[in-house]
Amino acid sequence: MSATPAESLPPPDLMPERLYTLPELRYPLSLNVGEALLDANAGGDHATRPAIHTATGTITYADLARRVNRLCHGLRALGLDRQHRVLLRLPNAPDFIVAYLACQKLGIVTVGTMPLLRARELAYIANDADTRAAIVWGGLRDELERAQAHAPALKHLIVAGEPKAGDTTLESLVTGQPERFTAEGTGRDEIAMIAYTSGSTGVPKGCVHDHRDILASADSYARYVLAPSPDDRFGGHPTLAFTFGTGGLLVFPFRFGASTVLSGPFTPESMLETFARHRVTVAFCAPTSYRLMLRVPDMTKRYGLESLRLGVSAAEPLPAATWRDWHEATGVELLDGIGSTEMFHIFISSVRGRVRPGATGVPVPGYDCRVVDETGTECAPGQPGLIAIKGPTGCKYWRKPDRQAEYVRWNAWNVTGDVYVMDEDGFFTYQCRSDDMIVSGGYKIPGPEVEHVLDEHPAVAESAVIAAPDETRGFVVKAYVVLKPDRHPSPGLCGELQDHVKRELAPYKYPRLIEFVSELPRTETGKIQRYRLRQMAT
Ligand code: 3UK
Repeated sequence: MSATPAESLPPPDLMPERLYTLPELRYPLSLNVGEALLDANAGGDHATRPAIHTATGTITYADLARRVNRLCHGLRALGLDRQHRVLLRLPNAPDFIVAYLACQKLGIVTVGTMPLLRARELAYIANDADTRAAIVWGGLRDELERAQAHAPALKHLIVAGEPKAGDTTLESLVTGQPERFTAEGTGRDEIAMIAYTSGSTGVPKGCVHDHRDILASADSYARYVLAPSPDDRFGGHPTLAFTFGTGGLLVFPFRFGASTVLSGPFTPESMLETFARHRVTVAFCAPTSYRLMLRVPDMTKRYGLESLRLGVSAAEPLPAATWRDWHEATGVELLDGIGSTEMFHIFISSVRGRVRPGATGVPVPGYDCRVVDETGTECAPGQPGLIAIKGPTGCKYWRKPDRQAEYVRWNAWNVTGDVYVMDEDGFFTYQCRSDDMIVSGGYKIPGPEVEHVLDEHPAVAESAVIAAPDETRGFVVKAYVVLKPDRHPSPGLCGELQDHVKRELAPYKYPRLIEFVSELPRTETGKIQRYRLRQMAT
């Protein structure tokens, strides 16, 4: 794997035209996101201000900078260099942020992975991104070690937290290193990170973001919609590996000299406890999580939420009822926002003081959003169509030119696959997905990927997977399964199929509902009619 300069830029035909309409979005040619987020805060008076809060304490910008800089030296000593790809498999702990910022300062491309991913998914990513090293949390190593058997290029594991004898540890890379490190003079269009998203067909796609994209999202969405100040404390549950979390819990707070509150796996009580204890001011959660918190008895009596000034809601639509219930209980406005891994973060959002419950909102300053038909012609207000976006961030798939042409159409319009309606006042309201992607509790689950794994089970002849409506999660995964002639439906077999999916794929992808059927509805040409199954499920 060589780090040729050519490799650091996507081919010119894959670089969509971007809009840099706001003055804030004019960046110098040489730009390093690690330097912009860290070094900018770690000098002068600001250095002693908090950067990260966890259950065990607070880390100042000065402390953070020292650890990041030491790790820069340690990673370089290992031979890792500009444009090499490094996989991150870490929970929402300070070492995720340390690893991310150290890589960015070195010009190394970070490939964040969700902690719930299984060996099969990790091996695909490691091979596709050609990652030569991984920084992994001790407690998350097993699936990655299983993945290594199928990902020969992934040779080096750097273990953070709970190491075993013989490991190369993050601690050993940091120890004894100098506490200063000058960031590489990366180009603003040089690749900074690759974020993987499960495509609707089940083949994960790497979304490239350069140093400029990441800052542009902070300088458009975060600056205008959240209006952050250094006193803000950002908290929430999305993993830092998901760009919703990378933005909300790392890039946005650090861009504005504020702090981030990191917490463990989501439960409604633990999230509320974190909000109260750390006096979180801006929350980042999925609608399902706000609903689960609202169900905690005496929520506002038990947990002091007075510090909260805003709640961002994304990853799935926010129903008007959830908005009203939260507002009534806390007095705090939830700001719905639609974003995607391809766009890095949110491009249509509600606006403080002007929320229309049930609508996503209006285009974020810097973005142009339109509702169009299949030919790219704009639809009249009130008519549903595909949402198409142009802005300072955009889709650049890693080595997938065919998929690129599906997402970026008609001269640089990004098409997410969501159906929207725009009304006369310019408010955008989400309708549905236009493909086989299932959105459940904010998780994206490609129906075909689950079908593929179900079909591998010896009892299964064929299967079709759809989204079935659900009060808590919006939708849940439902599988219609045709068994092999000698196999018979039973609750035991249902559990066995569910366990099989949980073993092979991230557990949230398993079908919560399974219905055994004798055949699947098909068109005359033999295609499964998923819409008929969807009708059956409602
Ligand atoms: C759906 C929404 C309705 C929509 C994301 C904020 O979700 C994020 O990224 P993903 O790549 O999925 C993208 C798809 O998710 N979606 C997201 N938000 C909303 N649908 N209302 C919403 N508010 O189908 C979209 O195409 O997982 C969200 C920031 C960063 C992100 N990566």
